[in-house]
Amino acid sequence: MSNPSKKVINTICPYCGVGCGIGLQVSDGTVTGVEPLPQHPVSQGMLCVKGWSSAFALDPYDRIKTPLIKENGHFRPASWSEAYQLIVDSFQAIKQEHGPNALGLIACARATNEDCYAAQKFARTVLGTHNIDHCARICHSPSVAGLRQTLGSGAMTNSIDDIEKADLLVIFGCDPTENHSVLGGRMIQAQQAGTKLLVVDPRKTRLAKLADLHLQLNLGTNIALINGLINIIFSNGWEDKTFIEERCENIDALRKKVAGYPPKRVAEITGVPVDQLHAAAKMYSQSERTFLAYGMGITQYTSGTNNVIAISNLTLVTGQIGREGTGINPLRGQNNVQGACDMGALPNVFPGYQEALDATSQEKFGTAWKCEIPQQKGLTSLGMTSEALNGRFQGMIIMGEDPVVTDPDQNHVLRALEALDMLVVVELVMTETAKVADVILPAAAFAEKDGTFTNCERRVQRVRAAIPPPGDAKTDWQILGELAKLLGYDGMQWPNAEAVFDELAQLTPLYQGMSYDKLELDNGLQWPCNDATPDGTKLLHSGQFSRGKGRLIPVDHTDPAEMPDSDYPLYLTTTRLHYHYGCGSMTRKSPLLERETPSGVLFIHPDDARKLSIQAGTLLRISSRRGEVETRAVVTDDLPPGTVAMPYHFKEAPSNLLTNTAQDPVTKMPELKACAVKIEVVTEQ
Ligand SMILES: Nc1nc2c(c(=O)[nH]1)N[C@H]1C(S)=C(S)[C@@H](COP(=O)(O)OP(=O)(O)OC[C@H]3O[C@@H](n4cnc5c(=O)[nH]c(N)nc54)[C@H](O)[C@@H]3O)O[C@H]1N2
Ligand SMILES: Nc1nc2c(c(=O)[nH]1)N[C@H]1C(S)=C(S)[C@@H](COP(=O)(O)OP(=O)(O)OC[C@H]3O[C@@H](n4cnc5c(=O)[nH]c(N)nc54)[C@H](O)[C@@H]3O)O[C@H]1N2
Ligand code: SF4
Ligand SMILES: [Mo]
Repeated sequence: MSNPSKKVINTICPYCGVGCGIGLQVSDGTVTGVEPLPQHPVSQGMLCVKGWSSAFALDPYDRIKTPLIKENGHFRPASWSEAYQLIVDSFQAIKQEHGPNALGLIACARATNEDCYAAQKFARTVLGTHNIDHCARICHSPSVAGLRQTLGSGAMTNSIDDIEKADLLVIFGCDPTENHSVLGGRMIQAQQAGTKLLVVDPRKTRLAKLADLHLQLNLGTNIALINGLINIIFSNGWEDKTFIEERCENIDALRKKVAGYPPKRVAEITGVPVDQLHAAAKMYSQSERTFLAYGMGITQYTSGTNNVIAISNLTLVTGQIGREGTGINPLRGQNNVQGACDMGALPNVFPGYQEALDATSQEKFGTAWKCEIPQQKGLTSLGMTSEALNGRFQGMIIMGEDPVVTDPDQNHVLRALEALDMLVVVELVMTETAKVADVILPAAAFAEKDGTFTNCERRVQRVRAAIPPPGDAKTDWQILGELAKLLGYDGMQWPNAEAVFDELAQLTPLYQGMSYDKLELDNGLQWPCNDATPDGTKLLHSGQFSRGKGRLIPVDHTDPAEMPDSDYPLYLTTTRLHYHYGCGSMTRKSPLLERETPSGVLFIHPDDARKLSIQAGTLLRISSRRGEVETRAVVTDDLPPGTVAMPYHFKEAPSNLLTNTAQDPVTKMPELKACAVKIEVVTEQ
């Protein structure tokens, strides 16, 4: 007999920015399994192993189920009203003594648009500050800043379906089979059907091994490489002259700059042989349609914004943008990081990238929200931590991020969080960051709430409550709304998620034509969706760029802030593993995913391993100028000699004890992809 309480609720995978459709199988109020959705436009019935395992992330055994207050170093359960009162008293005292800029909020790119909209509204109206940020800071903030200058918009220009429409796929500093796996799968299928594949990566990733051409450049040499490619393109007349004439500005300055990057010099900086540079320049410029995807190998450098600008220069001079199948595609990482940026959970912009310090935007939001808009520039996430250490920042809400594991220089982060008078963490489970909080508030997870996520192709999709939250847990926007009321602001009392969405859509021109009813049809809508484009937009910049003409901006190669030397002779880069996600708080609950990877590893080339007498499984101590970590070796020639790599998912062996906080001057992106380390073998008893 069929169980009447059994049902399948269609929603969106809570992990990466691909935004695959999942069906949650629900029985008696618990999620018992996951199924793929064959009709879903992105995932087309496929899921990666993380998507298949997403039910484990909901397992109530270690969920935080009540508010917790720290007393004498230990957490004790508390009622919502007691926890709220403590926060209210503390925040009011901080505001009175130090002003609103001593307070701030970190939003969550894993939570919904409704949650992120509420977070930035809370910061700007209730706290009275633009101190609002989230993990895009250490992810794609250089894409948002760089592409905004060159094109006018920092999002993927194409749709995922364009992978199959391209003649050439260029995978530049990203590892899609591991990190955007369903996209990676579609890329492999496209290659099997005849599409050419060019990979630019210091490591031999799975796609690099399959590629027609792999440029294995030295860490941190993207700009030299790209300037070299443009130099070769100009020398051979392979640029798209009509496109440059009609749609670009500033070509002369770029020509002058790349003249300083002749192939021989570029080969010396990048380690890529001249003939490969030549082949890549020809392949890229002469293909009919090139889908270029890039990721953290571009952004996570002190040159992050300039790296993005360089990529943009390359696409513009070859006219590889603005048509189906060709464009520039930053593969946004988190399930809703595109949305968190769209919602203005950033210090410098309101929802829809409307400037936070612009008088017209301030007037618009001040009127809509019935409040005074703060005038002072906001702090970034890393800005808040350094101001905490300087004694100028005292109170903070971290809504679903684990900076102790995921921000650079763990010791520095811990010192900063411990210096705060009041740290509130809104979380699903007890993370390393939650452990140092004064108050923890229990949050509902993706399957326990209604809302929307925006995936990497700008597709806004409905997320649906399948089960109730465990214990007293509540949705982030509800928690912030209740706190707002207690802090004297009435503008955040929404009856349901749909009401939050209706408000945000009205104030965000990119979302203005969307409603829950419209999102039901055809699996969501891609922004911009407004009166001019009521069915959404598959392709950006087709007739003209969002800013009008595409701007070419000459940029120069700069070395990473820290290079190997005699004290720290190896380069460390940090990467991701297919089976684990971010700080691991959700994937590590799955026995299947845990089985696949030991907790923490260091990848090292056989030549380096031999010199140091390291074998597979040898226990190592890795040290940088900031800290040291012990973990075990994996010997592999997927890396070049002289470079080692560690994933950052494991709190037992946190690679972020080692990483450098040196930052991109424009976006404050830290240099997570390169620092100097030394390695010693640990003698085991
Ligand atoms: N399984 C899994 N999937 C994830 C995540 C996860 O934690 N686990 N996280 C999600 C998130 S938040 C994000 S942002 C995305 C990130 O996805 P990706 O952008 O793919 O991220 P990474 O693996 O960190 O780095 C990508 C590549 O950059 C290369 N690289 C390093 N330095 C350079 C360089 O100087 N030049 C070039 N060209 N390449 C370089 C590295 O070798 C690596 O292969 O993944 C998302 N998906
Ligand atoms: N060394 C090194 N460090 C890195 C990177 C790297 O490549 N190398 N990559 C960086 C990048 S690209 C990113 S994006 C960051 C990611 O850094 P984080 O954002 O800190 O990582 P996540 O694991 O995604 O953490 C999200 C937390 O949110 C919680 N959560 C999930 N859903 C919800 C919700 O709905 N509400 C609330 N309140 N909480 C929720 C989860 O339990 C989890 O603990 O890491 C960065 N750190
Ligand atoms: S590719 Fe990303 S969205 Fe799709 S199932 Fe895997 S983790 Fe989830
Ligand atoms: Mo990310």
